[in-house]
Amino acid sequence: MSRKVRRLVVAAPILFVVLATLGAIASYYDNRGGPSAKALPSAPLRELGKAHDITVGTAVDDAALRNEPGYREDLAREFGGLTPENAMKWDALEPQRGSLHWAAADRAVDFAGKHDMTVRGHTLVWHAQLPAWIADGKLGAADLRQVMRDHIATVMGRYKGRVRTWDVVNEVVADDGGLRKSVWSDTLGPVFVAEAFAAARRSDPKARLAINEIGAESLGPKSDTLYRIAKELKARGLLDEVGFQSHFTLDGVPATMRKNLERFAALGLDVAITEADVRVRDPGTPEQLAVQGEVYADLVNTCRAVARCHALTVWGFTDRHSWIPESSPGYGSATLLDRELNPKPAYRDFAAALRRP
Ligand code: 9MR
Repeated sequence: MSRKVRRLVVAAPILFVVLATLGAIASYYDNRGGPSAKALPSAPLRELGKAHDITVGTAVDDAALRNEPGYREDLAREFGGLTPENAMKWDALEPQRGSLHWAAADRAVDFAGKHDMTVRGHTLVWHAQLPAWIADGKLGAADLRQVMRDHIATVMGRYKGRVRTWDVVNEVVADDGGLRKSVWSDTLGPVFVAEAFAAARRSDPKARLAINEIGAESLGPKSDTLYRIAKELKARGLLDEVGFQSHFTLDGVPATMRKNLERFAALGLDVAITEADVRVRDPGTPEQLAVQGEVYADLVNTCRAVARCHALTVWGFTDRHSWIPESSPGYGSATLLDRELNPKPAYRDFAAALRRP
């Protein structure tokens, strides 16, 4: 044996041990994030929804998607659709004018592609989560209009064919039924809404275009205004769907929600539940969690009762990742699974409502 070969024979096992150790460390770090997925007591929600032509979706948290294998597993198994919770918002995509950050949004869209899920793009034009260079209101009307059009074209262009439905504008109606004050309405006037939709239609003619609203689930001045806007956009061929966010409490699904959804559907529009959650005052008692389950079931039943309701998205599926504790101090437990990814009564009731013949 030459000296070279002998050295190799001695070095090979050492190299093997070193590589195996490195591999084990890497795999430990890859899998350390979060609890593991549990066997859930039901057929996956996405399969149960399919039977009624309802895509059951969820908002997706990018950090969890990156770091928590159990989260990824439940996400892929249970949901047929996803909405990036924050990754496609303007402040995330373009914090400084002209510098674009696609990684998180790409991650969500790629995950959906791999797991046969549809994507809801959220959201192109909104008053919140805007980068400072837009929010500070210093752009003039012509500049702001061009910035809006370019943004829509760039973002929709990147995900052409991969995002099924876009929330083109979000939360443009104020609670009193007026148009919400924002940098958009202040600088461009009410016409910015139709202009955004026209730009969206041009940017991806095959994508479905939605207007998404918060707190417009019941009949009343807010949903009346939304209805007028939707009717006009539909007449111009610019709108396909109306999204009702459905951030609820234990007070339940508003009594007039079904009637409200039906009037939009009667315009020839699809309706969707886009951000459902049901917050509970901490710490949630078993009685409260039981009522929460009933609210989720009612929501499923409401969507099932409206022929044009084909999508039901929850705003996060585990209490590990939910916007509620941050935004409503003293509240939490708003989702279907607990912090350890165990099913809550809400999960079982949601599934049961989908199973009901
Ligand atoms: O869930 C989102 C949370 O992580 C953000 O901090 C928050 C900032 O406004 O936005 C939350 O998502 C909102 C959604 O984009 C639009 N409808 C209301 C949702 C809850 O605020």
